[in-house]
Parts: sequence; structure tokens; C-alpha cells
Amino acid sequence: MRKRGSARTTGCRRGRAAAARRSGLILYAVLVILAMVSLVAVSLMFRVQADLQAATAGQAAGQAYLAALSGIQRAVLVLRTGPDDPEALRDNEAMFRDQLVCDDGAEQWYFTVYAYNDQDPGIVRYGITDEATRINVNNRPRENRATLAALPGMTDELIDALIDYVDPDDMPEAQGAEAQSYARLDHPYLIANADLTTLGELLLVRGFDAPVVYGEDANRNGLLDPNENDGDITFPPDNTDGVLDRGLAGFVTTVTREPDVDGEGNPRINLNGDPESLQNAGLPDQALTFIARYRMEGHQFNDPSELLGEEAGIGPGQIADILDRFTAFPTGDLTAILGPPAGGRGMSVERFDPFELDGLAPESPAPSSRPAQANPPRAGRVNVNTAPVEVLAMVGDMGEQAARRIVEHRTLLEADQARTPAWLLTEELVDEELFKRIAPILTTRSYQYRVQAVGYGLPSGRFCVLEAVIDLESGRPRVMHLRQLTRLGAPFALTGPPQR
Ligand SMILES: [Ca+2]
Ligand SMILES: [Ca+2]
Ligand SMILES: [Ca+2]
Ligand SMILES: [Ca+2]
Repeated sequence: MRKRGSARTTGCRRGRAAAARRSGLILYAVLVILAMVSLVAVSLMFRVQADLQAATAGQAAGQAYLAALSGIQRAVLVLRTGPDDPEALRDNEAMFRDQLVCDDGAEQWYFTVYAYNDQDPGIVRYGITDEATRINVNNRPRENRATLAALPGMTDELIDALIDYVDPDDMPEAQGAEAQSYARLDHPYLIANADLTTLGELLLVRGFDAPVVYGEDANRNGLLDPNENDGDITFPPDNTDGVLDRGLAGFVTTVTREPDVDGEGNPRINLNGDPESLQNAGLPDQALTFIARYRMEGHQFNDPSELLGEEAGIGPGQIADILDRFTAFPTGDLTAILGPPAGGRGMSVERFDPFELDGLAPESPAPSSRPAQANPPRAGRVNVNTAPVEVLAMVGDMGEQAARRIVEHRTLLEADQARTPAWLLTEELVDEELFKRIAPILTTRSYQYRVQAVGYGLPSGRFCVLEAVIDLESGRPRVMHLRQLTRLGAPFALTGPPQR
């Protein structure tokens, strides 16, 4: 009995031990499963958190972009309401500085529109930049060589390379470089053979490197930052003279152009164009004779200011009207009319007599029967009514003295006088010779404006920097370029409006 009983007890013990082993196994399995589940949960949690962070960051970047875009929109608004009020555009804290866009509960979003301040280079101004206060490198670089040569850091070699980059031919200038030279580079590329569209495109022209184009202003904020005045210790290289070298970017543009129309909005008459419209333009006999002779000799006019002088009988008193109503751009079909160039055989009055000089009767000009055709837009000129001394001094290399006289005198002008650059001559600020040199590079109109805007959030400090060019040529402000400069860093400390 005992034996059977003890056998039963042993059997029971065995059963209990097996059950304990089983439940130990189950516990172990449950623990493993629990560990795995919590691992999955933790990794899922990390992922959700990362996604959330990414979404928040993306949203903040988007908000900063939109805040900066609001700054560009504000500039459009100011241009629409008052393009003729230079102070509203130049430095206007009430419209452009630390403007609140929205408060989303977590962040307050602002924008500031800023520009280089030529009157106090230590601080920015809160305004936009009239691009016609700069020299357009696309404006006939071959003819306007003297102006380009006056730019900082410019050399003959650079000018030749620039001419070749923009001219349509494949003939290199003396020190220039055409497509063949670029094809031989380690990393060859095609060149535009057309106008530069942006300042940055200058970097593609042989010899134009970042120090030439952007000077010491590596972050392009128009301010002298510590790394821009410490020599070679930190990027960029600089000369530690305490003055910001802005490179060509401080003086040059690629975006200016204007409709080639007179004060009343009619297309100007081309001195190289259709003889009939010239004949009917009410020019004095002597001027018509001069134009006819000049063109029969195979020349083309570069600018209507060439009529100034005894030969054409146009004096300072008439030049304002001439500059307003006339223009001079090359005409393709003129060569066809003229035949071979000057000195070539076959040039005769019989073959080309645009003005029928004998039968000319300017007293009773017959109205032109043809509808006026639009001229191509005139490539960027410098606005003599708005450009600073340092830029005017480079125009035709006129020098600082003449430029200073002009800038000092222009505040005294009547609105009507300021319509054409003729006032430089009538107010006796420049002589005839200098006038003829600078007139082809001067205008009295501005159509394009550059805007730099930073959008930023507080307290995060997240920001976005945008640069835009706004064009008024069509009558309505239009954004013609928009570029992100965020990767260059915040242009200055972004602290929000001063506490009141
Ligand atoms: Ca060429
Ligand atoms: Ca800087
Ligand atoms: Ca440096
Ligand atoms: Ca310097």
C-alpha cells in the first residue's frame, strides 16, 4: 500500500514538476513576447516622434518661407502705390521692418525687407533697390567698355571674356574666350552667347570668380560680418581693412530694361530705321541731311545724342526733344538696303537716297500712314535721376567730380526737366563731348527693383531668406526672379520688433 502510495506521490510530484516547467516556459515565452512587443512599441514611438518632428520642422520652414514671401508682397504693394516716392522705397521702417505676419500660438512670424545702406554701411536700410542705379553688364559691353573698365576689379581680360560670353558670334576678342575655350575645360559647359539673366551667371564667364563677383560679402547681407574682416582665418578671404568690398555685386545688374517709348508712350523713331518716318518726324533740314549722309556712308547711329553738334545743327536747347522722341538701335534690313559697307563699291545716292534731299519739305510733314510698331525694349541704362555718385562716376568713366555735381544738382530740377538726361547739358554740368559719351548709358526711368526679405519665427528663430526682382515694365508689378538665400545664414540678428 505504502509502496503504491509512494508511487502515486512520486507520480504527483513528477506531474507538478512538469506543470511548473510548462508554466515556467509559458512565463518565459510571455516575457519574451512582452519584450518584443515593447521593443516594437518603443521603435514605433521613436518613429512617430521623428515624423512629428520632421512635420513640425517642415511646417516651420514652410511658415518661414511664407513669411518671407509676405515681405516680397509688401514690396509689390509699396511699388504699386508709390513707385515715384523714392523715400518710401529707400528706407521705410513702418512698412518693411519686423512686420508681424501671424501668431500661430506657438510662434510669431515676421518679415523684414532690407538692403545695403550706402549712407551708413554699418546698418541695413529697410527698403528695396532700384536696379537702374546700377550698371547693366548686358548693355552693349563692347561699346560701353570704358564704363565696364571703371568697375572694381575689372580687367581687359575680364571685359573681353564677358563680351564673348554675351555676343552671338564665335569669334573671340583679343583676350576673350568663346565656346571652344569652355569646351576644353576639365568640366566643359556651353556658354549662353546671349544676355546674362542673373548676376550669379557671371560666375560662368571665364575669370569671374566669387571674390570678383561678390567681393568680401560672402553672406550677401550688405554688412561687414566678423568673418569678412579677419583675413584668411575664416572664409571668405578678405583684406581686414574694416571696409566691406562688395565686389561687382554692389554696382552691377543684369535685369534692367525699359520700353523704348517717348514721354507720351509712343514708340520712339529709330535713326537707323525707316526713312519715311524720319522724314516726317519734324527734324530740321540740316539734321536730316546729316542723318542721310551718315547712313549713306554705311554707319549706324548708336544713340540719338550723336545728333548733338554743329554738323547736324542740334544744340543743347533741342536735345531734350531729340532724346525723348528718337532712339537708335541696329536694324537688320538696313544692311540689305545699304548694300556693302562704307568704302565698298555700289554705294550711291541712286541706290539709296532715304530722304530725297532735294524734294524735302519739312515745313509740312505728311502724317505717317503706317501704324507705329513697337520697338524692342531698350537694354538697361543707369538712371541719372536716382543713381549714387559712385555708380555715376563709372558711367563713361566720367569721374567722381562730375558725378558729384550731377547728384548735388538733381534735387533742384523741375519734374519736366528730369524727363530726359538733357538737363546735364542744359544745366551745364557736363560739356558736349562728355555728354555724348555718357548719354548712351543714361536714362531717367526705373522699371526693375530688387527685394531682399527675411521671414522668421520667434521664439524658434527659424528663418528663410528670399531675393526677388520685381518688374514694372508691363504697368503691373510682376516678380521676374525669386531665389532662396537661406543657406547663406540669417542676414542679421532676428529679434522681432523692439519692445515698447
Ligand atoms: Ca565674340
Ligand atoms: Ca556680409
Ligand atoms: Ca575672412
Ligand atoms: Ca575689406
